[in-house]
Parts: sequence; C-alpha cells; structure tokens
Amino acid sequence: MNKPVIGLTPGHNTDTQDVFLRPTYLKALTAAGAIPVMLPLELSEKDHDQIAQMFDGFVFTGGPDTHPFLFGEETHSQCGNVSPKRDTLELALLSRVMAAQKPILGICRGIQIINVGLGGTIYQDISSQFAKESDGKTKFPLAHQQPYGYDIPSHTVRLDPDSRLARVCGCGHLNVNSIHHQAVKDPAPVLTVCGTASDGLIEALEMRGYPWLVAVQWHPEYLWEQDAAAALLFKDFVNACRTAY
Ligand SMILES: [Mn+2]
Repeated sequence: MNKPVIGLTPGHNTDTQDVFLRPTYLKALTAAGAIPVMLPLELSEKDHDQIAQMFDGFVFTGGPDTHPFLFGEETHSQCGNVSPKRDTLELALLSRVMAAQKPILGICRGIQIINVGLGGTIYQDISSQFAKESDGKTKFPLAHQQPYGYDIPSHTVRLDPDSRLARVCGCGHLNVNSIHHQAVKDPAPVLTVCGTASDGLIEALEMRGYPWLVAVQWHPEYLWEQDAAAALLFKDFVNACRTAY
C-alpha cells in the first residue's frame, strides 16, 4: 500500500529568502507512516489547485507572525517578523485544500493562519494583550515562550471531552511545550475550541463536519518520541490522509 504524501508549508528566512523545514516535522510524519514533502513558497493560483489535489494531506507549520492587516489590525509594538509570502501561500492553499476536503493539521503559526484565514483574530503579543479577569483578580498569562528545551513540556492543556483531539489523544489533559508569543483571540466561527491552557488561552481548534482539521498551538513534533498523545495525533492525521485518497 502506498504511503500518504503530506505537503508541508515551508519555513521562510525573510533575510536570505531561504526556505527550510525543521527536521522534527519530517521525522514525526515519517514515523507516523507518511512521506512528507516541503512545498515551495511561490506558486501560481493554478498551482495551488493542482497541489491541493496532488497531496493527501497538509501541515501548516510553525513560523513567523501573521500580518495584522489580515485580521483587521495595525502592527502592535510587540508584533514580530512577518512573511507576506507565507501568508499569501498559506491563505490561498487553505481555501483550495478545504475545497478539496483534504486533511489539515495546523501547528503553532499553523493554528493562527488557519484561524485568520477562516475569519478569526489573533493576540499579536500575549504578554501585553492577554490577561483574564477571574474572581475580581487579574490572572496573568503563563510562560508561553518556555525558557528551556522544546522537548520538555511546560504547561497543561485541558481538552474538550467531546472533541476529536481528546478522542485521538485518549485523555482529557495534555502536558505540552509552548513556543509562541501570539495566540488565537477570537476563534473563526466555523472552528471549535477544543483545548485551553490553565490561564484561559486557546491552544487547540478543530472543525466539526470537515473530514479532518485539527490545529494546535504547541509543537507535538518535538514531543512524539516520548509522549503517546503527540504520537497518536500524527498517526490519526496520517490515517485520515490515507483514507482521503
Ligand atoms: Mn502555550
């Protein structure tokens, strides 16, 4: 049986114009039974259609911030670097891939660009924009940019027990890593929040009624070797890609 072939959106160094992918994504997908392939950054509209048909599933990978114009804001003082080329590629690809009903996994920047593409908004900087009021007190955010290695979990995520993500991971709580200074603010109307950090920040979204669309704010590609839930997420995604063709 052929393995599913997964297209991954590329990292983009905006200084050198290099495109790249961290090997962790490729290793995680290979271990889950797929053939991962990095997509090019610049494609014509027709190419997007062809690519959406050619591949069995897509990973929207981690990377720089999403340009604030795309969710109706100007640039906050703590907004980071952006790649308009990646924004363009990923937004175009998202609509074509969804039209083709192919499985989609979003990771880190992936959850953010998918949310923006479907009409949601983003905290441009968690530390200065996000604080939850609870019992008359202001609760400040956790360290979403953890001060140690990416293969070490740093905070918990509570999963909605009715979600695909909870079913796939086989548990209601995850220990995840956290390497982001932006996050989902208002989820897109078609997306459902399925994972939340203890400070209230949205950490996972999924689309009900779509064949397979799960997006997470953490990086399971650094965890799957020692964490069963992270490995099961990649396995379930790859299995969905296998049945999609
Ligand atoms: Mn986090």
